[in-house]
Amino acid sequence: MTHFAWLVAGSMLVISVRAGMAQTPPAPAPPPAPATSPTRPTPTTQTPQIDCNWLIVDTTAKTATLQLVAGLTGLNGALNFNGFKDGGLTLSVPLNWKVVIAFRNHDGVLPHSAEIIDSVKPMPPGPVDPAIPRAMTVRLQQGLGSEEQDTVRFVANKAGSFLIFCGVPGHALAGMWIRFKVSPVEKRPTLTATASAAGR
Ligand SMILES: [Cu+2]
Repeated sequence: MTHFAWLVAGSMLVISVRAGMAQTPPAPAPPPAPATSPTRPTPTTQTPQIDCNWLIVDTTAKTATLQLVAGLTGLNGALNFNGFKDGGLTLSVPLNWKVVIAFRNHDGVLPHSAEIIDSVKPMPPGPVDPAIPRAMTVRLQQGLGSEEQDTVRFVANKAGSFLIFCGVPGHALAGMWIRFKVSPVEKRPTLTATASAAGR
């Protein structure tokens, strides 16, 4: 066979393979268009994902450690904790466990803080006394700047439903709060997505 014949045979093989592919059943529908698609704006109601590394549980020391990141995503103009707002994320810990909140502000623009407060209505416009002693970052009102960190340690010595709230004035009113529960019956800390309650 000449070199030319090999080329022709090779081309036919490619053609036949392609024809075979074309006869296979259609591929599944492609995933939704990326957020950058000009015709499909990013849905703001999309449920954020929980990262299993956010909560570290030490059952021996009875300590729950939460990585709490202010402005993790652009959701709500970055007025969110770990990408959740308006109570959409709940940290639950057993009564009398130790809690460590490793707070970091990932927002490149605005300062943020965090404290545990009672679940009150209406939402306070700025800092209030923490519901549990020492359950607050430094500079509640002023907030911590971009990539600043603070580690909060306290004992969850009061059962009930609380909020994790940004104390910078106006932020919690705009949705920058999630939930914190201290349970007398649960045996293990959990971090779960919960019903969002915008304008509760
Ligand atoms: Cu804030």
